[in-house]
Amino acid sequence: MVLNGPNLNLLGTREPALYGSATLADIEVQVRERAAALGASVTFAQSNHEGELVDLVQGIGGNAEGAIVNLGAYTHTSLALRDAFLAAPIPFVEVHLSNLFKREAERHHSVTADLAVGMVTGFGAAGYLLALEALVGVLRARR
Ligand code: CA2
Repeated sequence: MVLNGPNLNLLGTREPALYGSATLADIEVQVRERAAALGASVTFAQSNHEGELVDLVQGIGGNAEGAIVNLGAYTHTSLALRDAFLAAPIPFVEVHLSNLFKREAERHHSVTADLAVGMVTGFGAAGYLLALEALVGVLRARR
């Protein structure tokens, strides 16, 4: 599952210098193509609502073997989402389009990064493809 949080539905509409010009739909097409090439299948979800994201994470184990996650600004603030991932039974890779460590100090901390297999930050939309490659590798190594 590829899970995106608040405001990521606006990708491609403004702030291209920071987040690139690809829309979330463009990213979905690219990830689906790469997943097919890797013999994997993906589902996508995006929500602007913290509780809805918590619900999605609570249900993730029944719907996916692994996840690629960009929680947007909730990355830096949401203990509710951290708690949901603590209970989630699947590995996930955290993705950020921008390099968090080149940005304001408030964005340097992620409440979920230590729970993730790893993090990809600063490679724009390509980060989702890098995360997919990594996640498929991790899942196959566990089989
Ligand atoms: O770099 C990332 O992927 C972020 O998760 C993006 C979040 C930001 O709050 C995080 O600190 C880092 C913001 C997503 C907002 O995306 C927009 C895209 C276009 C226009 C407006 C917002």
